[in-house]
Amino acid sequence: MATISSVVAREVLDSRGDPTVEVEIGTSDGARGWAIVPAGASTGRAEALDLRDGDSERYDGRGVLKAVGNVQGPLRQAVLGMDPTDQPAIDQRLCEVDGTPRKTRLGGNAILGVSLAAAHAGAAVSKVPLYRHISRLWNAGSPAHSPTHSPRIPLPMTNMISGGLHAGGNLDFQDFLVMPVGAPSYTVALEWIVRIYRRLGKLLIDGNYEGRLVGDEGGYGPRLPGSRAVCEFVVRAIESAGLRPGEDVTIAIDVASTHFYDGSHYRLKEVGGARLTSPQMIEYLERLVDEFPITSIEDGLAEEDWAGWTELTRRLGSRVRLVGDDLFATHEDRLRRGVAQKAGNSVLIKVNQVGTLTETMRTMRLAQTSNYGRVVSARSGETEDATMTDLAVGTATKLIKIGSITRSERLAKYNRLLRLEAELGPDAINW
Ligand code: 2PG
Ligand code: MG
Repeated sequence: MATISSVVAREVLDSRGDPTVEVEIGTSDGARGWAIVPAGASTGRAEALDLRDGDSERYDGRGVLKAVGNVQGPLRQAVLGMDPTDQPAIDQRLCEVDGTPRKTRLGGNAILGVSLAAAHAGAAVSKVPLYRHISRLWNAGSPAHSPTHSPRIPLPMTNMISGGLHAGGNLDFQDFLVMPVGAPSYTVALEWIVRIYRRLGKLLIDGNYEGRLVGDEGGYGPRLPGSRAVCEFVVRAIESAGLRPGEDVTIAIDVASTHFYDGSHYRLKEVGGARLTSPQMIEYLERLVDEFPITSIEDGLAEEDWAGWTELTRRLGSRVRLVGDDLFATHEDRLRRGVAQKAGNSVLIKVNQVGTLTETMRTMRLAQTSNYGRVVSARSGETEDATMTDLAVGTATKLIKIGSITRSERLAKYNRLLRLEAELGPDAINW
């Protein structure tokens, strides 16, 4: 059996020029695994700690040398000699060494770097692509008698217009995305997405909006008056691409509402700074859904507005995918509470919200057995690391959210999906 023989970490930069953790793991038989940790801007309170150095000079305190030190010290010691293919045992050991619920002692970013690099090393030792290794882990963790899942290609939901914390607060809502639900293949879906993006850019320029300025994920960041105007532009872009809104392509929104919730009300600049109660916010979203071909709403309500979420789900859950991002923070216990309270019907999956691959897959498993949808998601701070693509494919997840299509940290994932579709064949699409 090959064992983990080396663990090396370093500080590298992400797509915002912020430091992040890279980890490389070597094994006794000469195999290697390598991963870089992503980072969010609109983070939920329940997320694992993204450990930063905090001194003011170096990278304005955003350095990750403490996290790197934790990898090279206690975390390295913990996993040396372990079997790189035994991901559950590795992740359990990592959690034990930290010993805190939110990974505040050693840092979620330090722990995740080791967890993901170990997964890559496990795949290399087994001489299979990462998605196959993850697929084995996924099927090995299935409840008895449940059917095994083959790797599948997810449908991308792609950012067209950015707002909120990703684009300097130009709009209240954070992401306006398209879902090419009628595309016959991923390759065609990607071409549709690019076509819509280009048409949208032209429409924005023609309307004297800033069609060349983009937010953190490469979506346009125009100063439009509000979500209704954005949806109108997106519908027009779909049409001018020769596609049918609602049939070929639908709209998804990430409201990211935690960031304009003040503990009791939702403050919306687009309605003159009005403070909406939770029922009023639900009505506001319902009207948007009535008017536009919106099929998915993420974080329509804030992370602690559990009662509101139950009501939102009662009102809209049969018509729209209601995705919990900040609400669940990829934590199994928070999703369990959501299932019990009928809050939402889908969960966003971000590995760094919880901090290990095994815990991520446990949350995905709970979603599967509770009939909740799953969306594997990138963060707004990303890198050339494309591990999330293999996670989505290996667990046969139907949806993937990567950001827009003009920046290389996103294209590392979009392009990997092109290669995986070629490898898995046309029947592998999962929509
Ligand atoms: C989100 C993500 C990605 P961030 O809110 O879903 O769009 O943003 O990584 O900043 O949390
Ligand atoms: Mg979100």
